[in-house]
Amino acid sequence: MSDKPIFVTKPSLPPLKDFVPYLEQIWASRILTNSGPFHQQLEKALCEFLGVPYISLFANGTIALVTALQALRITGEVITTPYSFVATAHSLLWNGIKPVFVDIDPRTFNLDPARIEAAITGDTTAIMPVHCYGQPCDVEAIQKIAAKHGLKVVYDAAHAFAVQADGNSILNHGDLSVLSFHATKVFNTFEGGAIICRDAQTKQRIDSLKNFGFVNEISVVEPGTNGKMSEMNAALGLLQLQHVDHAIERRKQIDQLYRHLLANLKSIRCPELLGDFRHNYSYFPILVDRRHPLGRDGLYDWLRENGVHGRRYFYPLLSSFPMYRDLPSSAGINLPVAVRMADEVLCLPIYPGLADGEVARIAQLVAAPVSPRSAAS
Ligand code: T4K
Repeated sequence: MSDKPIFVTKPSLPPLKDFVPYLEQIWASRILTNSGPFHQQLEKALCEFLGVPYISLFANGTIALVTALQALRITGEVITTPYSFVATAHSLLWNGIKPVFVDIDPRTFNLDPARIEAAITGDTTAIMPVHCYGQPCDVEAIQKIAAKHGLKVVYDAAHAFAVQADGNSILNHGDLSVLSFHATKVFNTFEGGAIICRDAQTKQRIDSLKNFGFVNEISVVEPGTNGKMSEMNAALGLLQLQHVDHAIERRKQIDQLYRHLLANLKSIRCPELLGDFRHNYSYFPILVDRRHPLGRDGLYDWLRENGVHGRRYFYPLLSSFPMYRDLPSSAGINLPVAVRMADEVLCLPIYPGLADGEVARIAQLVAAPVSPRSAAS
């Protein structure tokens, strides 16, 4: 056994020597930030790569989420999922908005559209679904509900870089979609994020909001924030873009290898990637059911003891954190599927640099406490 720990992810980086010319340009120009040339080039390159009309780059996904809600002037209550990273719900609180948690679909880990309408009140202004693990939400059903009730839709698409349905980016659904380019994501700029929008006017408003509310050198029209991406991050993004298709291809191979190696374990389930989508294989969640001799937490500990650091994304549920748990929608009885999934999920390491032999070792460790025979008994 190698004594080098394996983490849930390891950021992809281009060869360092390829980044040096970009740094030399930055050093020569002394343009470090504030919508410089690399920032503009990356916006253009991402629009083309992703197949989206307008994009505004941000310093991280969280500030992009906060700004997206401001750009649409969302207030009151927003329907969202309890099964996500904490930034999803926090972006609502930062805007003085009340999150209303709705249960998820057990097949997709995403907001269950069949449960959304019952949660709509006179104060509801928007729906904020998450394409969890990059698996697309039921965008058609969500759009129908939003149109019927006059609600905005802001997708937290932090996991959904390059995901497509019928050759069309999943990011083109809803009023706005928000990406994260954090170190742990399929496409990273160290830290970074973006808002995808449909028209030039909205982009202009978002650009102003991320730049203190400036519309020109002397006019500030709104209390904006500083959400700008720096030139160094944008330059790295341009370089990363050259490698991301290859990275996704390697992730796909790892995904398939895990599925093959874990297929006979009856108390471990690998949720299917559903639909006719181009997936990005950003995470590899498994569900550990009650028949497992160690249980989910025992398996998590066993892997750690053997140097494999999986993560329980997304446990605990957002609805159980102190700032959310007293909301009426946080009651466990309202969220039975999310509660079950959060108790069973374990994300195994997946990243382009993970070797087949390491995948095999991880699968072997997962299988060790539960041979097919004991699992079936
Ligand atoms: N919405 C959703 C649905 C999200 O998942 C996220 C972020 C956001 C919004 C917000 O986007 P950002 O503001 O972050 O752009 C990580 C990430 O920090 C977070 O970005 C991500 N979701 C979340 C799912 O995972 P942690 O607390 O698990 O990160 P950490 O530091 O424990 O990293 C996990 C493993 O990755 C480490 O064990 C080792 C490896 N790692 C990590 C970093 C940061 C590296 O090898 N190098 C690194 O630089 O939250």
